[in-house]
Amino acid sequence: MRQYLDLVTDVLETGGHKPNRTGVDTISAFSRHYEVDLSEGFPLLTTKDLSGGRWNSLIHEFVWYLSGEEHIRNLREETGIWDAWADEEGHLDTAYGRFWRRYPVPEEGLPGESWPEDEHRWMNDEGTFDQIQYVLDQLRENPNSRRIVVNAWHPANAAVSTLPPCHYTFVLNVQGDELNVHLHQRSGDVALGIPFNIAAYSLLATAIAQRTGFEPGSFAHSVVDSHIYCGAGERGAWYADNLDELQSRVAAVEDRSGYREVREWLEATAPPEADGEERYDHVPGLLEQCAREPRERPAIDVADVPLDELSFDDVELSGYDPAPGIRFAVAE
Ligand code: U5P
Repeated sequence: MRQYLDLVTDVLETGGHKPNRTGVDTISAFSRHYEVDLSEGFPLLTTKDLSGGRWNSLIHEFVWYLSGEEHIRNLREETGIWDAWADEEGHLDTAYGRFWRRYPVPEEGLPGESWPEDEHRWMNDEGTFDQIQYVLDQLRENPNSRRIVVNAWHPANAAVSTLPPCHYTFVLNVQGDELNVHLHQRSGDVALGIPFNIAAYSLLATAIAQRTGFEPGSFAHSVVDSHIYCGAGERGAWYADNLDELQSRVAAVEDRSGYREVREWLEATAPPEADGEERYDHVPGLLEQCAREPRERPAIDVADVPLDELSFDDVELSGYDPAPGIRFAVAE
């Protein structure tokens, strides 16, 4: 997908060196935005292989978000991606699905107390608010609304959470017969996180469009801190002093194969990554990826069942023919 490769080269060319809480430095850029037309196929990247275990994890995570479960006791049977953030009982303080389906409402009540009786249909028995049911109903009954927002950010939760939501708000917007999704993300790991964030919300757009009688339109993505991890210790620090040189080399690339030449220069010039810290530097892998031509997009098929009943087997990817995988290590 061209937009993704443009994001990679944009952050490489214009970002600044930025240390952060992980100890693995980044090249970081402020406020990036792009849009992807979903009618051109499902935007799972083809410049590296994302199928297999990681794709399966994405579907399990997606189904778990929609379930609204505040624990991972079922999810962890299928994937370990959230294990590090949960306690032994499976509780975690990161609250995507929980807030999607059960956003806390203070006991003293909100202005919603004065809603007409039939609008209490979005309140769960426990006194929380089901944002997903609300947007489904709005899209069916009031599709021109500009207020169809789902918010996973709760300030009091975010202040203490071990991992406050990265993708924290999305807005659904109807134009003609198309349903568009706009995602706000506060922090995006360009190599590892963003490809899956694009896929997950494009899947969400597809599933919601199908349930509400629209065609999937565009996925739009605004990322506040878009960053490329560039290594720990000496390797990460090297970028602070050599970013100008890297950036002029990336900017001077004329055709895709030129990115491989930048990679060769980088590997010959930068200090090697320390033992045990290999592949925390994502720059070489991303330069390799930029050297690859995007292929035709795959297709996605989602069973037409209520979103809370969706299961792993209801999502089917077809026609996916990616280039080989590229390994990146996760900075935690
Ligand atoms: N991250 C993503 N997408 C996600 C979840 C996490 O890219 O869906 C990345 C963030 O970009 C960041 C890290 O690199 O995980 C979370 O760290 P922080 O932004 O909370 O410090």
